[in-house]
Amino acid sequence: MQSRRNFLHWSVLSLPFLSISQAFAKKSVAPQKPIVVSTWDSGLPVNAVAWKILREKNGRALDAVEAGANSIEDTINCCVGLGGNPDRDGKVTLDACIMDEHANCGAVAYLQRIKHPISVARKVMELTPHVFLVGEGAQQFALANGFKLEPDKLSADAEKTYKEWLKKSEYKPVMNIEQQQSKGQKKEGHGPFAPNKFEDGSFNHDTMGTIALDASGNLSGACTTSGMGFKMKGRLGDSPIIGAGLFVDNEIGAAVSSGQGEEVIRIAGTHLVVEMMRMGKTPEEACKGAIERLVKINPEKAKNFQVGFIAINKAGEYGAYSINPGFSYSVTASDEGGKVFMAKSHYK
Ligand code: SD4
Repeated sequence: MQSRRNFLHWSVLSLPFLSISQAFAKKSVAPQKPIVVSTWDSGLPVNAVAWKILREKNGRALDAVEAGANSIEDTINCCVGLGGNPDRDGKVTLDACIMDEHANCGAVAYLQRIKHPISVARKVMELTPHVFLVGEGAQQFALANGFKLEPDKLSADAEKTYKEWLKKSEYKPVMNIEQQQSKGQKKEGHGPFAPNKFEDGSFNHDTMGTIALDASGNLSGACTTSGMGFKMKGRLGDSPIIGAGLFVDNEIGAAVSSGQGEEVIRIAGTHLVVEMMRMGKTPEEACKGAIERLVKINPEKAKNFQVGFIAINKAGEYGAYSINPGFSYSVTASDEGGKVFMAKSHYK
């Protein structure tokens, strides 16, 4: 299990010592294999876990993305795993999905008290004739397959934030949670929805999407989240929905999203990105195409929410695009470690 300290070591501790322009690397899209790409700068330690499997073990992309997702599900943070923010009723409900090179896919949603939703999603994919299990049924399935029922308890951080939230009980998603934190340690960055920093000084982060191409040329992806903080009971976002939060087509490429899930669902976002790559666009052009489709629906509204897509194609080229500035992503394609890039955005 990865400790919070290690996690930080890989992610944002180094950022305060760099200027913003130094902190975000210059992008090269030359094809690389294996390669793993994750949402946000908090994807860097996730990629490092995935890289061990891709490179050192010459492993399968599916195993790599699952292990990466597990590593972040083990940490305490606002937006992934059992330490995440609860819904309005104070319950943490987890959403996740996974997809492999054979178009096999599995998903869970509204899953409570189970530590590794991504692994339950994989078991749904591998052991059942179904794709999606939700709520109590997903929990029962997890327990029947050896997952442990964890205590019905918020993490100390989530409890504090929830109490704070209850004072106003306002639901207003915050744009670019992740980037506001890493950018500059601005105390106000997280608004009322989650602490910017934890008591030990570490930073919070966001939904984790990871896509990988392994040495054999196969693609897989995973997406795991506790969803929007203080959501309505029963609300699902895009993250567990195949074709919205995640899509993989082993002939073409893979894409994953982060941000306001309702908006991504509206355009079947990651499916659209992959289809645009099929039509010949590069990963960045495809992400841009999907973002433009979203903006076109209501350009004024789009100024006030964030959606970011990341994509890789079969050749190992990668790219990203977001609606508003501030969406970062992490790319690892060598033993020297990963790099964090800032996605181009529709609005500047
Ligand atoms: C959701 N897409 O539940 C998720 C939230 C997210 O960065 O990605 N936040 O809508």
